[in-house]
Amino acid sequence: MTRFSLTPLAAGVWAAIVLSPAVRVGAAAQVGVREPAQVTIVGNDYAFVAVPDTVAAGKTLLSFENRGKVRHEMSVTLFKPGATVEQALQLGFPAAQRLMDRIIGILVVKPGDTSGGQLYVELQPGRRYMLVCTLKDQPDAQPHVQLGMIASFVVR
Ligand SMILES: [Cu+2]
Repeated sequence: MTRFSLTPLAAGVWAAIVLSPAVRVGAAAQVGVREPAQVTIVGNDYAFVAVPDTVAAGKTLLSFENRGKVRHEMSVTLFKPGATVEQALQLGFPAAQRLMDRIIGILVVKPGDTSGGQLYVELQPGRRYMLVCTLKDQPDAQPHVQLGMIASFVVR
């Protein structure tokens, strides 16, 4: 026996390792698993631009592209039913948090770059999601949301 030969048990383990990806692919195809949709939101100084009015429901990966000259964030939250951007602006931040059902996550992107990661969310039909940037260029400056960096979309 050389030191490289496999025992029957080790050979069985190798067979399982080699076979398991194919088995998983077959199972996924049978139940109709699909890739998440990809949605990229673009921001500049100081707005989210060309945000779609509606986005399809379901598993989605959100990215954020910063075309501005300063650092921006895209904070994504699920509004409570009926809540709007106008109401959030009237309340101001952080008081507007009372309008939020759930925080989805946040992407922070340096100028001229696209987020290195994505937010995974299962978008719920009939619900509205808010996008906001609360960063400031200086400690005593207005937060970007006050300069117009807030938007929302509805899921259909
Ligand atoms: Cu910003």
